[in-house]
Amino acid sequence: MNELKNKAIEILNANWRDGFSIPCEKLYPFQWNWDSGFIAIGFAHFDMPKAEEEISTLLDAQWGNGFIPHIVFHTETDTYFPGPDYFCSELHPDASKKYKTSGITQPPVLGFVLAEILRISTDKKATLKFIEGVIDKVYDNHTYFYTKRDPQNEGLVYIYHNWESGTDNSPMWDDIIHNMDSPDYEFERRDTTHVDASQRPSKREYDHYLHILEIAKEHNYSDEKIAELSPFLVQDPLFNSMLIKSNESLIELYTLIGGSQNKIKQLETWQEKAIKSFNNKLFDEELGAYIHYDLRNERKIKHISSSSFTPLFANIPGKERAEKLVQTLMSRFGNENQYLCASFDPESELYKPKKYWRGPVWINLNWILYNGLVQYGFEDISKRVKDDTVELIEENGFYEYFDARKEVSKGGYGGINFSWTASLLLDLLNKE
Ligand code: 2M8
Repeated sequence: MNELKNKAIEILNANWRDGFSIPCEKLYPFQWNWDSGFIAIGFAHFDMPKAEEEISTLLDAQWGNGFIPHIVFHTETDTYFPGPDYFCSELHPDASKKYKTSGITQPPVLGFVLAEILRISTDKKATLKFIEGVIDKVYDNHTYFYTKRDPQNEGLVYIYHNWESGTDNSPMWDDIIHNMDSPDYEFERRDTTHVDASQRPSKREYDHYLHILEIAKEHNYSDEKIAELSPFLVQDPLFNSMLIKSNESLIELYTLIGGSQNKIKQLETWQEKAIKSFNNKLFDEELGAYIHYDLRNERKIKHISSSSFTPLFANIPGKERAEKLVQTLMSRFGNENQYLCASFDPESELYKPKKYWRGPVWINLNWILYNGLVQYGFEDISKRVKDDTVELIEENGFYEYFDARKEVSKGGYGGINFSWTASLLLDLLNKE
């Protein structure tokens, strides 16, 4: 185990740049939002200053309206598409003046990341001091979500791009995307020069991804216009679970720091409403799982993915519903020939075991699932998630994603020496 831990530390140090980390060499040369959060958890175990700097740098790129972009373009490299010249974040009046960024966001993990680094810290006083200095920025980000991304005032926020979900080309988006009449754009992709094209989204899928961005850019990334016009408007259980978990952590942290009564009250109000709506709207009895909701077309998206189980992490289901959810997990994803947890329902005809977010195991989702299962007392299954995670990395290396089928001899794909794989493995190994 020590060898594995040392390798993880080596990877994190190698992917560290000046004040932030890249997800991995070549494929992802900038700072990504939720990657940074997960990476900070790993650094907290052996280098707290880097953990803190990772978070501070991301927050330094926050927009004036509280929005935190999904990519901060710290360098000029043109080895990634779409880059800063495509996104043109400066179209939005509140965009960062200091950094070029994207104009979309990612799952809001920072609230619970702050709580995690405090849990790991061996100098709680110093870490709490750091948290005190940045917590209001995370609160402002939550204010942005609840005031700008919840047009029907439900306590559930929408994402307007599949890249905002973090689960980029999940079959979840197929119907929405394939019903879009996107132009056939001319552009030069870079990802497929680094990784086998058969594992990445297709050219046509990229046309659709760009089409959604074109509409947003045409309206200078106005939230109101996006809510009115974007063909992609989805309430995602993963995204909302991250926000709800982060609300919970912000309440805990503000309480520890003292003061900020109004903020605590506001967070509690959001939290209560969010959990209620989440359970009423996003649970599908027939599937026995949480689902995504297509807000643009007002319909449920009836598929199960690893995102369907993330509400456990945010303490959203009651005990009985949690039992049902875990039954669904084990009956569809937990077959003994499969590692937990495939990113998409292995029983679906849309399942693709080697293709990016259409089936492979992702370590950040496993970490979320593991912690959720522990919280609800599912000891054996959480242990299996942890053991499967360690085995996948031990057998294959620190890849970006892994084939869930046990009979496959080489199962690691995408970027190698991947930061959140290293970081979250380190955290899992250091947990009881
Ligand atoms: C992947 O997404 C980027 C776009 O944001 C891409 O495919 O180019 C996703 O796995 C996303 O969740 C992740 O944050 C990012 C960097 O690791 O890569």
